[in-house]
Amino acid sequence: MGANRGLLFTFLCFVVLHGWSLYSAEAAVHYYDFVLKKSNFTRLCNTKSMLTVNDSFPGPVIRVQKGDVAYVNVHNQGKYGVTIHWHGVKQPRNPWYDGPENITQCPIPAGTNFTQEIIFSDEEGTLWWHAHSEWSRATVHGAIIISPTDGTTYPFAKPDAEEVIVLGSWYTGDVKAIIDATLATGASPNLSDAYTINGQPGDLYNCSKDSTYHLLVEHGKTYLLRIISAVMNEEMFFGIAKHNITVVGMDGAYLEPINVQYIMITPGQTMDVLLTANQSPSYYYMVGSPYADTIAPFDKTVTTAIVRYHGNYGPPPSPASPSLPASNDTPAAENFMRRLKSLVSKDYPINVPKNVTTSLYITASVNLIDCHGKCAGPMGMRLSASMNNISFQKPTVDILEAYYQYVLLICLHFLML
Ligand SMILES: [Cu+2]
Repeated sequence: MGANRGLLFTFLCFVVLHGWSLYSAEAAVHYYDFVLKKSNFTRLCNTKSMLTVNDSFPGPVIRVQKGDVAYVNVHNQGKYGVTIHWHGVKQPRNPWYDGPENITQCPIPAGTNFTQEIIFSDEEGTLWWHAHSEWSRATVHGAIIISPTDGTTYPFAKPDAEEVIVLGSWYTGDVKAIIDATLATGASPNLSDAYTINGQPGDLYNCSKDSTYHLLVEHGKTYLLRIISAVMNEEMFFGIAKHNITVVGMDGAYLEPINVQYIMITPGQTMDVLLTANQSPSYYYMVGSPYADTIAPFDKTVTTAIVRYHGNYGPPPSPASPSLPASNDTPAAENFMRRLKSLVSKDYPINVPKNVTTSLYITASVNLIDCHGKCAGPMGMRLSASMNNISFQKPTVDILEAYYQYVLLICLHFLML
């Protein structure tokens, strides 16, 4: 009896400690190498050295099919420890590689490499990955594309082609220096100097016209745009001149399709939209402009890219612009958000728990800590984010590992019985 019980607990401990492989035998396995290092980029007439993956901004795309597994070997050739987060990947029973620094894992130390295991389950559509240490995500991010498995397809007509559109924030200064100064003084961080579409600020900024991103389209074809907001702080309106778009997915899941003139996308969100090239061949602006329902300062600039039709025609003197809502147009933002609904069908069931047993009340806010006039935030105080009025002090070990050690102790305790 005792021996059997010991064996059972050994087995249970193995399951608890090592996780249980949920993925099926058919899941394909993908391998990526991410080399994290500083290299030079020039925007807005200025060159700076910044941290990226594989020298690209935005970074490389991870492509999988639903239910696959990816191994990403991160080689940290930077100066500081960094974690990478797989935003929106549920990773069932595999929380050890989720990324938030000192919460699910320790940062990958500078000069070392570490292989992260990413287990995909029911996600389908677009997600993204980004660094999760202070503000490193500003320059260290990229798309995750999750295609339908073999033998299945999209819940809409197969698009003729697809393109990733990453919205980002550009700081002329070094982002680490900006957040370090913020943490040291308690002031609000510097605003970004530009927004970007696929790494480029676009025609409306200094020294940017020659590098504006162009999306080439053919008349009559439909394109799946996988839009990701890697913007640091502001919510964004986004639209394309003279073209409605159809939103079909969000955050790695499908939606009831909605046809809109603009979307409103928040930092961290992804949206899959269909664009049909049905206008006369020309150049059309796609535009990202901020939406802010706050009195706090925000970057009020506007980023552009160009939807350019194939064909023989003279480019217009200036591409047509979409009329996006004003930056304080909260009804416009709400009108869009209210229309977002999950696609619920036999093939795409949504299992929302209907029996709610516990209600939690959570307040997320940015508070002011009194430091007797010595800080550089509003009224000489320090800005500090909180949940339910409790701020977070970074621990020396990661919280999940601490939890893990506790589980280990319980297991050893059982084995000794
Ligand atoms: Cu994230």
